[in-house]
Amino acid sequence: TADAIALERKIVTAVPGPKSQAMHERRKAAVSNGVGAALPVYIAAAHDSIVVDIDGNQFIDMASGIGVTTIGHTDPAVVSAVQNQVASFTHTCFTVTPYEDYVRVAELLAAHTPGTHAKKAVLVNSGAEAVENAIKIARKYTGKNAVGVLDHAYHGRTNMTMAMNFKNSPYATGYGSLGTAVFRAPSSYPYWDGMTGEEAAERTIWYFEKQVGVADLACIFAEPIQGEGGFMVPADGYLNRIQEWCTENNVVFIADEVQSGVARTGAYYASETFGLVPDLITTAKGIAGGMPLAGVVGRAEIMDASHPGGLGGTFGGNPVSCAAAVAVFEQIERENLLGEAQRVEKTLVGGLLELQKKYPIIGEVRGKGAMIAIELVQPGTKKANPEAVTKAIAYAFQKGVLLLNAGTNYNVIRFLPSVKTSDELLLDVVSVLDEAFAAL
Ligand code: PLZ
Repeated sequence: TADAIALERKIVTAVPGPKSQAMHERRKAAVSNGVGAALPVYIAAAHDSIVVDIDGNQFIDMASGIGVTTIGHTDPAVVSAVQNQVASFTHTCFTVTPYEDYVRVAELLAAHTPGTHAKKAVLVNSGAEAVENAIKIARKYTGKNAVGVLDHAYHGRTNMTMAMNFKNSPYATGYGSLGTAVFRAPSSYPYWDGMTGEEAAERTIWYFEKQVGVADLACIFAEPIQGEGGFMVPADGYLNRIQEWCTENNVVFIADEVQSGVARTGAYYASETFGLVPDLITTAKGIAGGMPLAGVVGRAEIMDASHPGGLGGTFGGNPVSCAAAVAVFEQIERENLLGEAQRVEKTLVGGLLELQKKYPIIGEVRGKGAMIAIELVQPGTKKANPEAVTKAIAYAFQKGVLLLNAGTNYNVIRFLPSVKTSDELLLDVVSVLDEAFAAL
């Protein structure tokens, strides 16, 4: 079984190996080209922070399926919760005949998101679907239409969220006209703009006031730490000022915590680390240990503005996913996983700052908890160096480390390990990057 996997990287064939190469040929004949393939090794099993491919190669997983297996692959408590639920019932549709675990997940979300006010939740299937629902909820509550988003944002691949991404190219290229009433403003990117939080917030607010005006603005979406955009940690006070302005103007402040939520940054939700109390939070990815589940949670009066039947869907809050989510929240408490995320930050950032001393190609090391990134530049400048990212990731892949890129300029390497990844494995990853940069 998966828990017998030795927690180490091990490369025994070419990467991708012969079995993965053959599988990839089958895939190319059957799966749409529109679906990307970052690292085409086909996975047979995974445990903790190690994934094993069908050729027997073992990789240290710094991707976690884009930040999903936050408490580790095949966590025993999640596995048994899923097994038990599958054997009881797999589906009834919560809006037809409900069940306890959906309610339990809503209670857990209310308990673990910032603020002591009354909160309610709705559960759906994906991060993008959570964002879509948050828009509906904010529009219904405010009676307003426009949606505010920030530079470098990523919110999904559905028809409305496509319009909210900073990068129309590639996410929306050729997919027709975009959802309307989306307005974008500059964000806070201290490494690039050198602005204080207050200055950056005034600029953001100016854009929304001049482009839209508060009479039409229903909501603003902000990722507390931007994900696909490159893990930018905004300057102190930036998000707080925007939240305050939203409150003054009947604009719903929505934290998109799809990537930063559920113990990822050393708090249940990253908003907490900035002292934010968002009106609504969107959550997905790490919430159910790899089972598909997402939700919107927030102020009861905003959530209840929607009429019965306005929210929902066939699979939303699937019982197996909900059972897994309950187990994830229990494990976070039982195994002090917020503390573990803080340990990951200490070890990884420590190692990466050492590398930065050796390699001026590393412009900045940033992030919180197990959401850490390095921005690669042309030494002595802040000019993007995406070629170095591509080469370093390809090198690491050959040595048994799975890494992802990020960044509007594709010049960021991001680390999204399980919070349980041992210091030994984290330092092993740093040593592989050391070799990769030496080889550049
Ligand atoms: N909001 C902040 O990070 C998903 C997907 C990247 P879904 N990001 C990773 C890719 O190439 O597909 C994401 C996110 C934030 C929303 C989403 C969308 O979540 O579960 O992928 O729909």
